[in-house]
Amino acid sequence: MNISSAIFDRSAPDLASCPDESLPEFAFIGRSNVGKSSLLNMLAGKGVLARVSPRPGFTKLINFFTMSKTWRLVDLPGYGFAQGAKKDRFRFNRAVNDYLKHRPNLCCVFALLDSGLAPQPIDVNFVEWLTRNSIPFVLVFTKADRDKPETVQANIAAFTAAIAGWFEQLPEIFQCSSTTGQGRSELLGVINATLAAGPAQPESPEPTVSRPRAVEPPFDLRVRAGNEGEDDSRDKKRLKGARPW
Ligand SMILES: Nc1nc2c(ncn2[C@@H]2O[C@H](COP(=O)(O)OP(=O)(O)OP(=O)(O)O)[C@@H](O)[C@H]2O)c(=O)[nH]1
Ligand SMILES: [Mg+2]
Repeated sequence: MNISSAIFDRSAPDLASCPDESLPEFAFIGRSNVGKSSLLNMLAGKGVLARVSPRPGFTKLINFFTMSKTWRLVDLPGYGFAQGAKKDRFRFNRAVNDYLKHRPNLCCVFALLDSGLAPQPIDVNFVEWLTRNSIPFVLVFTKADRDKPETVQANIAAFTAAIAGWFEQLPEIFQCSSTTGQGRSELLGVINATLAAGPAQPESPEPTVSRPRAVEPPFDLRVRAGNEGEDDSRDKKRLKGARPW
């Protein structure tokens, strides 16, 4: 997949400040410091677009980048950084909560996990939240250059085992390194396939993006207090299969 141009659009502090919904979007989310901004830069392949830092909690706004004038990459602030935050509870601000739940042109979330770590409860809980909210996602294990391949494989297997019971069909899993470029073609392949499939039709029972299929009925996920992102009493249903782009 060729990316002819990559242009920073804007940083949005809330959903209302996001750009119009005309272009399909692919967003990066994960724990602070997991490598979201680095992966965005690696995928775009146009030098430093999103700013990277060894300091966790660096990205604080929703950052939009327009690729080839036709689709967007979206760099989201991470979770798990707020001072005093409980170790196993993810919490992100209202803007991220609103974006993930209510952005109709959000096609797929890249949920990033550190390939050097055994499954972290905070990440398992976040993936549970994504699943419960029917947000389409793939799992991306980052920094695969840093540890031995056996360690990376063992961590991926352990994470998969931790979530396997929730799904009839597991989410797609990728490993990547922003340092070596590993995983770039595979992730661009996900984007390409999604764009090629075009907008989902409202009458279509299947979403455009291969959505991890949760176990039914009912989807037996335990609701853990404090793991709801920003509390959203206005919770609305996502537009399923009716994306306007
Ligand atoms: N070895 C290695 N280091 C990486 C990789 N990706 C990111 N890093 C490093 O990890 C640190 C955090 O990277 P960022 O891309 O800023 O992480 P982030 O998830 O955007 O962080 P926040 O914006 O703070 O949430 C930086 O020091 C990067 O250089 C990778 O693939 N391999
Ligand atoms: Mg960042």
